Amino acid sequence: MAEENRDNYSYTSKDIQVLEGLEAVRKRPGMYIATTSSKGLHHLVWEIVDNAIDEALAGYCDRIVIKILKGDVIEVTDNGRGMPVGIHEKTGISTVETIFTVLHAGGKFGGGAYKVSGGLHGVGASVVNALSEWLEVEVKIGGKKYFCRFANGGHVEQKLKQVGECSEHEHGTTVRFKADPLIFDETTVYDYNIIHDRIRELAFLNPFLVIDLYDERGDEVKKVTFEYEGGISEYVSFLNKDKKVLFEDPIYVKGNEGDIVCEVALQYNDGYNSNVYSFCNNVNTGEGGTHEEGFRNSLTRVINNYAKANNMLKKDEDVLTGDDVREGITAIISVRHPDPQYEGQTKTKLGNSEVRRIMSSIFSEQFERYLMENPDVAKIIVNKGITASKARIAAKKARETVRSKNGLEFSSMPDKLTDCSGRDPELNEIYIVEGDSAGGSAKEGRDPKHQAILPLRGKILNVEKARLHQILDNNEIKSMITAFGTGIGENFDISKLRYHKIVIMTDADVDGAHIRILLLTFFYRFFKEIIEGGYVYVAQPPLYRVQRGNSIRYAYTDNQLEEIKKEFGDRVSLQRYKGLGEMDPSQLWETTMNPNNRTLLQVNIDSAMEADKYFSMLMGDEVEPRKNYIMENAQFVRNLDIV
Ligand code: TTJ
Repeated sequence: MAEENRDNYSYTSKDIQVLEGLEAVRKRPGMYIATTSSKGLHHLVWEIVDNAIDEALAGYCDRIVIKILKGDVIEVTDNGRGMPVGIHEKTGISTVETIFTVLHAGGKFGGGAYKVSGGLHGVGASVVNALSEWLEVEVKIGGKKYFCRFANGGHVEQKLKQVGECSEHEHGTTVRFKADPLIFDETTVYDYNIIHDRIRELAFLNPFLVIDLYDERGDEVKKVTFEYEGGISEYVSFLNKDKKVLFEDPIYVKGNEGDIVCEVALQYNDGYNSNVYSFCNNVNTGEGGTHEEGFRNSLTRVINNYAKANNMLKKDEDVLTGDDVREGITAIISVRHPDPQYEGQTKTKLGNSEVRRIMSSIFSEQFERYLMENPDVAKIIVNKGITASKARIAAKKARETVRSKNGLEFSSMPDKLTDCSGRDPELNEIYIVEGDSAGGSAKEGRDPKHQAILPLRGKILNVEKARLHQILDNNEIKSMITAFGTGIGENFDISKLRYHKIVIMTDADVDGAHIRILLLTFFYRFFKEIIEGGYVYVAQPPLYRVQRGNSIRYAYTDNQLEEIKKEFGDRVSLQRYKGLGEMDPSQLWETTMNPNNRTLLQVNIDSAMEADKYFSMLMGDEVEPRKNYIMENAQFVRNLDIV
């Protein structure tokens, strides 16, 4: 290292350069963490945790402790080698400080081959520092304890110094930080469930790791320890825990070609959906990619070959499609890659083309052997596929009937629909209303030119638990398909959508939440484009009516109620709405349907997808977990956009 790099003068100029880098992050945080919403806030946690996981992947750490402290401070500790405390050659300051103050310095210091970087995160510890009100680092290494602290977006407040001693055997890194509310102006409050679920996922994906999670913000400290020696097989069992599985132990496959490691675990349940989740270097590849393609292709090929060889597919032309062999499957795919390339709209699609071939050959070989060694399970899997193919053929027939009916009597709308008179779909709205009585009020209260009403009787069919031809036979569902006008499946045509606002209006109780979830499942599975296009909304009926004298106010949340009570004083008459049916038509119009007063929540694909992820649990055979979940998440639309 050149001598001048160590004198104070040149150090200061380096320091200024460094801060200019972090200043850029603060000026345009969106360039580094995409959003400063709650999602971006949680990215900070993932970034720091990923660094600890990298140390574990490198083989030097087997325990990580994550704490959400009072005041929404995050603390992450690992028992790795400890970040290097020596002076860094290029910057002339300690490596710890360098990692936290030089943009993109992080990658160069890590030892592991499979850095998480490249996808959504991996933006670097310096970005977290730049976006923090303050950040502290403690390192235990070589019998010594070191400490440094940054404040106000990454300025060094305390340079790295030794603060004590520890046993020679103790080693590791702790990072503690408070996100800057000036940057995260929406919220700096962490969502325990989001952190809990992601950390659990990381523990499943990294079976050699023990991860403790604490939430110390409330009066009662929450603590969980995640330790899954079974890895992704245990993950599959966990995902299937409320289902009837078709065989006991998940099938597990692992292999590598050089540095590229492929792992798959799978099991079938008696349901009709396919739940395949894939990861690369612990990053959820939600848009799939070459690892998923390799897996899917060889799953279909191996099952067909096995079925043919064992005379289970009789005629030559009988073939099981990919959808057939994935009916009821739950699978986790996990690959490690030293240089992953991510593509797609959200950069969550694995692009490396060699992975397709590697995954395919590893999976084919081991899965084929498994089927030969386990003929009972093989038979179950093939038969599941054959049943699915029969249902597929029946469904095609059913769909053709719906289609031809649609074609013949295109103008014949469902009996239960009270249509609007306006001719411009862009201005038209359809309210899907829970129950006939609320439907009646909505009909009388509506704007008849632009608002159509379709009441649904009771609970709609759970599309998660029914086959396609049953679904298409269901009256409520047929009414919706006909009213929307777009058709479904390969006939779907968004330009034929008859209403540009589809508004779900249900009671503000558990049943209402359940119906809303059922409807969103249906839309998600059959009308994804309608959700993606932003056409689906959730109405927000009030919870209370507060009256004092002639003044009437409506409260949509308990907080609002408290505020109104403060304003009105004690002598109020209070009505709690148990359902939409308790409102007369004019009240329903004023509070929930009048475009000038109402609040609509727009359903986005993220929330629909999140909902879909929970559907299996919600719609599973077990009633208790479902009830509990709905009770806890009765809102469940809390992340939707208010319009
Ligand atoms: C780098 O190579 C020499 C030995 O230490 C390697 C290293 O970087 N280890 C390391 C970093 N362990 N833990 C971290 C780390 C942990 C947390 C919680 C946060 C950050 C940014 C890094």
